[in-house]
Amino acid sequence: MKDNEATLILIKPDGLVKSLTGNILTRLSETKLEIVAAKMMRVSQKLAMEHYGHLKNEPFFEELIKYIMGELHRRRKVMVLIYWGHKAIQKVRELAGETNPETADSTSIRGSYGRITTTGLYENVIHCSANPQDAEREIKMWFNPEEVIVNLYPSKENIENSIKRRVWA
Ligand code: IDP
Ligand code: MG
Repeated sequence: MKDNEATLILIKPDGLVKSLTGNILTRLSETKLEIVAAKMMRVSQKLAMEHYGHLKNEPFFEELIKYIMGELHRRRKVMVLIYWGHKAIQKVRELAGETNPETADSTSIRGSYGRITTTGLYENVIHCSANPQDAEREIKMWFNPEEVIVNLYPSKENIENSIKRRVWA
């Protein structure tokens, strides 16, 4: 369908620790968008710093990196998904609510389940892309083309002879 767009969603470590995966996915299903990629992932420091690169001068940056890597929750993983469909970015942002969980609409995902830590970090249970540029940048950072079941962006085949990769024994 024309006008379809993709958005990257992360269920952050606090969302996983609080057993909110089911609730969050149920809320997101209200959008009627399609899930076109999903996986569990351990977040490296490199990926964390790339994902939040635009915030590197903020006082909370260091803690934010620990947060997304799971170091604040003893749960070193996130769930990563791509939702796809008409106005996907806006629909998911609306359901997620404002960045600050205290000012987010109390019926939104962040308003329902988020909190501000004693050190002032916004623990807001999910990430979702803010605009099409961010969505493309983030999707290419978190997924390979083969992991996504629709062709979102141009890709190419690459023969990698000397790349070490784990395969099933
Ligand atoms: P977004 O997640 O709503 O797109 P961004 O400004 O991209 O908001 O910030 C990324 C993440 O950094 C937020 O989701 C939140 O966890 C954290 N954060 C953003 N602004 C603040 C702040 O002013 N204080 C504490 N944490 C913040
Ligand atoms: Mg953002």
